[in-house]
Amino acid sequence: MTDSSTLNEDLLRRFQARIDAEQRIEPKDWMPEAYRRTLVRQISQHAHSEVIGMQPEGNWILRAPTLRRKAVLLAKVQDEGGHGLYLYSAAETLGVSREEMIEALQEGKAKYASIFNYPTLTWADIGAIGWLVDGAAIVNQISLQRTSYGPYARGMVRICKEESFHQRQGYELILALAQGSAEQKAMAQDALNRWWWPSLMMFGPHDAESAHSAQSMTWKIKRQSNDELRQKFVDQTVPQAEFAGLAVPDPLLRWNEARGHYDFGPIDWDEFNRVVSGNGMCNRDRLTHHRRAHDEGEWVREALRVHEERKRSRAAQDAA
Ligand code: BYC
Repeated sequence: MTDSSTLNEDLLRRFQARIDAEQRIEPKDWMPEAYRRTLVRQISQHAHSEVIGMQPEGNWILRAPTLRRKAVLLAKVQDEGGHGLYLYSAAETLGVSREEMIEALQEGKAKYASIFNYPTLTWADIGAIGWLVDGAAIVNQISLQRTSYGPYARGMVRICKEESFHQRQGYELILALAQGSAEQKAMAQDALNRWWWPSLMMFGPHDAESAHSAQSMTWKIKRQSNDELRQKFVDQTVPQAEFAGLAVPDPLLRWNEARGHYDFGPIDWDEFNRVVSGNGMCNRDRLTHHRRAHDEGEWVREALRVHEERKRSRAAQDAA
């Protein structure tokens, strides 16, 4: 065995021992290249999801029915943009630049959550996104507060606080519709029908099919598996649907006393794969809109660059 492979094994052993001892890994620490790449993949995809996720809801800001609803929705969509920024910053600590991440998204090399490729057809969809999509996101993100990489874990703490407000505003909106006129209740039910299954897909493939899970669990990047988190979401959301008087669109859904969990029907993985591979209802629109918004923002990035250069040259002059 060569000296360098002994050294590498030693570094790997110490790295895993720190993780096993629940110590956080920080940007300055040694880490295996595959751990770094996995984090860049997951954190950047998470960031892209937050930013692309602004589009379906942004579509309704001008059509919100009251000033209060509009103010709440505006604040929520701005929060999502902020979440994207925390996450891009966390990924940057791993040595990848913002430009590289944006390029990967726009070229279709980096994914974002499949759910944002579905259209928001009615006002009730805004309630369903808050209730179900943010509800699913928060189940996943609470678990990620204990992820092994320090900057990601700390970002999650802040994001979870905001996400819980998002979930509550969505559920409150759905409740108001469900308790409203027959037409409003039907709108809420239709939104639940369309968003339920895509929300379950947010947790990713079943554990046995999940390419990255085993390694990510060993590194404690993921603390709970895709299926465990999905089950948690179903268990907490079904009673909320019942309370609202809405029916979850799954004929196989029933409480399993022996397991202490709800059983639910099979997920349509063909649909998931179609959407993830770029052929969902809105994939093209989402990326076209992103490219346009990014191009229109070029003058802001240019102004920031010039400002930074001026600051640097002034500092250099002062130091001379
Ligand atoms: N959509 O081996 P797996 C929000 C991909 S947004 C698309 O299980 P992993 C909000 C996966 O990337 C919150 N792709 O992967 C914003 C992988 O492909 P690659 C978003 C998916 O990483 C605005 C392949 O399938 N939250 O809150 O171990 C408004 C195999 O999967 C999906 C996050 O991003 C999917 N649903 O586990 C409202 C959470 N699922 O990369 C709300 C952070 C799987 O090999 N991410 N894929 O090409 C995670 O926790 C994990 O990355 C996942 C997947 C659980 C999503």
